[in-house]
Amino acid sequence: MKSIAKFALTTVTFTALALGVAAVHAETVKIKVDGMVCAFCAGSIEKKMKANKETAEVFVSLENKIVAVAQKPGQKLDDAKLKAQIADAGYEVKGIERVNATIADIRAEVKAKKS
Ligand SMILES: [Cu+2]
Repeated sequence: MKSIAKFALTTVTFTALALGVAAVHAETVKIKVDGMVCAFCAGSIEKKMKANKETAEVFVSLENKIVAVAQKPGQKLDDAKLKAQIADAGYEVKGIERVNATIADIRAEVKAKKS
C-alpha cells in the first residue's frame, strides 16, 4: 500500500512538472511590422493572423509596430507564410522572432514601455 501511494504521488508530481514546463515554454511569434498607421491597419492584420488555424491569440501594438501571434499547443506557424500574408496586406515585415513569452507578457511589456 505504501509503495502505491508513493507511486501515485510521483505520478502527480511529474504531471504537475510537465504542465509547468509547458506553460513556461509558451512560444510566441513576435513580428516587427512597418506601415501600420491606424487602428484599421492593426485590425486587418489581427484578422489575417487569426485566420491561420495554428493561431491561438493575436496582439497588435500600433505604437510599438509589433504583431504578436501565439500558437496553439503543438502547432507551428510558418515564418514565410506570415511574412507573405503581412506583405500581401500592404505592410512591411522588419523582423520576425520566436520569443518565450505569452501574449499577456508582451501586452504587459508594451504597456510598461508606454508609461
Ligand atoms: Cu490604417
